[in-house]
Amino acid sequence: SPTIYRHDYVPPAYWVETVEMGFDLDPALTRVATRLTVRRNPEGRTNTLVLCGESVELVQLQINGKRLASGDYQLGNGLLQIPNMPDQASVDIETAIQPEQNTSLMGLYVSNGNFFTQCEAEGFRKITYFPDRPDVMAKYKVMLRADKKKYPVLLSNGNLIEEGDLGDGRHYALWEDPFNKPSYLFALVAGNLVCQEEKFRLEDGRDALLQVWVEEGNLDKTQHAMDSLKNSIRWDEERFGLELDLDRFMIVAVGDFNMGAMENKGLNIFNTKFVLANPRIATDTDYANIEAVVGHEYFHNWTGNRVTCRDWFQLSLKEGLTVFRDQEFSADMIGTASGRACKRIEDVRVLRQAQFPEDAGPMAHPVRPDSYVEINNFYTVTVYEKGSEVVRMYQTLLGREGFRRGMDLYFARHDGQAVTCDDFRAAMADANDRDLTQFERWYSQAGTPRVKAETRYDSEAHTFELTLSQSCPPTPDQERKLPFHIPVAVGLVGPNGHDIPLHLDGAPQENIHGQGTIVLELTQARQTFRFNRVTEKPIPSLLRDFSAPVILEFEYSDDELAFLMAHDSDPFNRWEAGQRLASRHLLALATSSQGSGTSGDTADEAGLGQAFHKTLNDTSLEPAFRELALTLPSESLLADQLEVIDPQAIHRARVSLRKVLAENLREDWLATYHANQTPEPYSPDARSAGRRGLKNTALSYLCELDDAAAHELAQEQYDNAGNMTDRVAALAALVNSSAPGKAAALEHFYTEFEREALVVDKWFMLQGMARATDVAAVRKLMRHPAFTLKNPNRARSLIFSFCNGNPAQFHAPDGSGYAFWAEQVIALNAINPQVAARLARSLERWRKYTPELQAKMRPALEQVARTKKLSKDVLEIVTKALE
Ligand code: HT7
Ligand code: ZN
Repeated sequence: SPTIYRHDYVPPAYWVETVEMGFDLDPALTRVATRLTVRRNPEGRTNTLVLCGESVELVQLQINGKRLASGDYQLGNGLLQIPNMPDQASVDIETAIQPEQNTSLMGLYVSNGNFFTQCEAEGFRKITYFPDRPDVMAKYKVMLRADKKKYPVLLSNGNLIEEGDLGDGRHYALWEDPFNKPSYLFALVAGNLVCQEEKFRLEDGRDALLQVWVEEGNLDKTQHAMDSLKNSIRWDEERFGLELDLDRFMIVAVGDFNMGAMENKGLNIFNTKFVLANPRIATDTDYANIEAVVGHEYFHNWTGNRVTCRDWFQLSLKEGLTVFRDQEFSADMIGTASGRACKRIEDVRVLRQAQFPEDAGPMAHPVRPDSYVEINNFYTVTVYEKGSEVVRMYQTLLGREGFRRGMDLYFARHDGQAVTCDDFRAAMADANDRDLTQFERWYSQAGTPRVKAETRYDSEAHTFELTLSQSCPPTPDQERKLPFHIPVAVGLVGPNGHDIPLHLDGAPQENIHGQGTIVLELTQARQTFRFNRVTEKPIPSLLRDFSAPVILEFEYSDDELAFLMAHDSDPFNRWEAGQRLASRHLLALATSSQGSGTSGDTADEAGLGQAFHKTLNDTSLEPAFRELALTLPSESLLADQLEVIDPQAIHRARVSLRKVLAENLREDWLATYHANQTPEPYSPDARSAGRRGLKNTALSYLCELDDAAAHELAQEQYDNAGNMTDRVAALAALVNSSAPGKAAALEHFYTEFEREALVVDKWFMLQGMARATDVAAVRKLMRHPAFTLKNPNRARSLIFSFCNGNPAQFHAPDGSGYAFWAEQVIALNAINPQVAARLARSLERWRKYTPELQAKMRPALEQVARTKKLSKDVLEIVTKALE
């Protein structure tokens, strides 16, 4: 498969001005008639019209009403090329497609008897021949025709112009989108669906019609998505002055979907997982995720749709920016400072757990990649989450108002255009009269920078010097890195636990942000900053609020960390100090000579125990924050900090420390458990969710004791739970213990919820991740009648949760996990290459593991690599892993 390079970008030879499409929808064979008006691009280099097509049959082709003979064009390698085109032309294309046969879930496909499309990134070419690239933007008019009984609802982008009967049991709907858009934002939905709808008054006084479409029987699960949509619209008006530009905005839920959701203009299509919720079936996390994803897709309407990407290398232009916007939205919805901090902590946890390893592995790529084989493989945590951190750094450097000025200029300059990450950076720089040239390296250099801090306190001169040095390890294709422009937010914590007023040598005092925090700009390989008038030796609080996506190295003592954990005014760094302390202890335990992980240095444990005890009982801290502070770093996060990964040793260390903390703090956990019950009726608000989170963390620690009292507590919670959060937490606690009632509880759960696909996913996931679940148990679960590889949610719920979320069992020393992995990647490859490629990534960092495990991983990777008919999606992953 060819590699596509960013530097090879050439503008299209022809623009498309209008697209008229007629669909005769039939699951077995759908006919699509497309009329394009095209106009020559004066900056184009040829007079050949290049159209892309994949898995489509070309039935007919006409230029200006004249049918072309097969000699008049070239068809092959996924392209239809028509040479000697006039400067302006009308192009008629008729194609035939088979939606029912389409298991890739890209293009037009059938899910539970209804039609859906997914066109990003290159799915439109599976519907018709088209210049399927994001810089070709056109106006669309779409006629849908289908059987009226089976498909009473016919939806597409924009406004409904006309609808009616066709006789012969069929009907039609005509849709027109008033905005220019790239083909990846095209969508249609046809089927037997129902909707919740509301009229919503926009800030400019217009009324918009909001709809959430679902299958019949799910109307009791749409309110939260609707509320989230209204909150998103309001938030974008208030924070960024961005209005909904359509009279009608639709969300449709579908059970078979490759990703989370899709921002098609005016017709967002969502994985059911990110729409459907009521207290019986959805957890607090589900509620929060729905709010975030509804926000994310809505915010794309401006950052992605109104201003889109010139080419797919610029993907982070819309994704990084939109993730940043959804993160800020969720934080603002919580409202409190502590709530904002919790959101920040959760986002950074994802970054560290998923993006840092990506940046250190064979798939490492810059936020704006330089090349790809399959673009679907580049919808990554680097493009999304690191991309969001890059956008956040603009705000940290320029301030909220400066960032807003940059956004305003970006829209003023580029509304209706397809642009690049450089255009965004230029808007930020120009609106603020700043030179952001060096900042470009965040887009072009892969790898996670290290920032090393050293300090020197002069008790006589009352100066405190902070020396920061930066480096970045080599990544594939990038041996040497140049210094980044890094905002480092710093505070100095005095012996009384309060921030010391900051007097940075040579800086005007107004540069000090908030109380006692300053944003230093590290631009060189090594820089020293001096603070004056520091009368007592402080402890530095560095990289506050995680001001840059870097790894900070500073030699804190255990006592200093405990002090920061108790006193830092920056809640992020309070949490961070506890995590550092716990990681230090856990890593020592995991690499200790016994490797048994059963007992560590008791002095360390005492220090950690004391710090945990303090946090657990500090009721001035919000429960949500305490929950985060009391959760030990995950096994994968710990793994990432080791030179050589031994998953079993890490698992033993973490479980052993959890048991020690459970034992030593038993009474406190119990008291916390009882003190954080939430009243009925259930409410998903952040405060209530925080209380449930802390209570269920207490329950899970107590269940580490694996005694009758803990089993009873979990069983009682399971039996009496009034919401899914408490029910599934109790079930997980039971399943990971030796409680006598665990099999019965698992069975009860399945029977109770077997008609709720999203809850059945939870049932599989919980077992996929359970400590006792080995490969044999997963294979047995795969034989369950409810299991299928064809539905991505179901495949992820069991296979992915086992391969990614159960490291101690997946990495069984006999290599059985790897053989299983290879089998599943190969099976999925034949059904859905995108999902298969995601699973393939579970083994990409195989070189980090012990030599014994590596010896078992390599043959599994090689087996996949030599599979016949391997998709380019999977091939790219395994080739890069083996290189
Ligand atoms: N922009 C959307 C990307 C997406 C996608 C990409 C490839 C294959 C299937 C897909 N479904 C959605 C999602 C988003 O970032 O909002
Ligand atoms: Zn997105």
